[in-house]
Amino acid sequence: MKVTALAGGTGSAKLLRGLKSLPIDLTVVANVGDNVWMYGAYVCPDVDVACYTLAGISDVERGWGVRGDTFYSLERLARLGLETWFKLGDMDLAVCLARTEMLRRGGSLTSATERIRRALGAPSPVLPATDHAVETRVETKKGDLHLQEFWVRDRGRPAVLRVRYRGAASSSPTEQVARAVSDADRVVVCPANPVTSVGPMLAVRGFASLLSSTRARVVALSPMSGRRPFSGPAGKLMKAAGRRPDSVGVAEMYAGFLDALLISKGDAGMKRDIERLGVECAVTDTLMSNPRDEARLARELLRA
Ligand code: FO1
Repeated sequence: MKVTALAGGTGSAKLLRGLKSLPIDLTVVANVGDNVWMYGAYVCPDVDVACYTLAGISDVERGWGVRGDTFYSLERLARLGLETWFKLGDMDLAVCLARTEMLRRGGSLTSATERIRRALGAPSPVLPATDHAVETRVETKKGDLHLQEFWVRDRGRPAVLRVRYRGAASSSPTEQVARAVSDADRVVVCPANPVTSVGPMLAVRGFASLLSSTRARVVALSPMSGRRPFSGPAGKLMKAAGRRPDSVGVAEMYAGFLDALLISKGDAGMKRDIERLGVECAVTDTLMSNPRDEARLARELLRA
């Protein structure tokens, strides 16, 4: 079975680990909206968490970075007077510097990612959603912020007015992404923030129509339980986007392409509202507390 997973954010790592454990032909398409220049290196958090998870070296609980990484470079940078609120580990920094060098030599983000994931030993392809620069900007009462400034530096505190995907209108999915979505038997949308992790992919011109026209069944695991996300600022950002901050809001955002949504048992009362949107809905235990839960949910998504 050819499975293409759309991944982004800290919520995706656990489901990717579950998908990786199954005998399937897996391809990951990763969000690029939160990519950021930091300490002279181009950091691609969602591409990297996918590569690290598939390579078995990610800090799955934390949802980013490499397990057991050290922070000597960051300590040095702090002593040299730089702001070091973005905790990039040494191993992580090396990956980002390698990518920066590959890009500087004229490579695309897709080709750099392919080289890096192979070098790390990740067994499945990881495809950036686009090779164009798309940046998630959060307009707040404090000003127009990069997602990392909003979420990591300012701890998601500023009041949000609007979220924009800078560069999305003039971007396009790569050929590899178009093929991965069109040729899949199943597309799985990971339990990621619909506004900042999946939203930037859907904003890439032509990406949403790839999803609505693929012959694959498109299924998602809701990142929400009640009005709370499993991790991150999804609720606050969904409200800012004018959506209900719950699984119905998620279904509304994905209704144009989604065949089925898995929601948590506590949200069973939302099933009817979700089905009214033309999206099939299954209720299950959506908590991923251990690798067994991750594999079970991955299997349920392939059957949904
Ligand atoms: N998230 C944090 O909350 N604090 C950090 O210091 C931090 C560092 C970091 C370094 C590399 C990386 O790839 C991701 C990192 N993240 C950190 C996660 C990141 O900010 C977001 O959670 C993702 O961009 C959302 O997809």
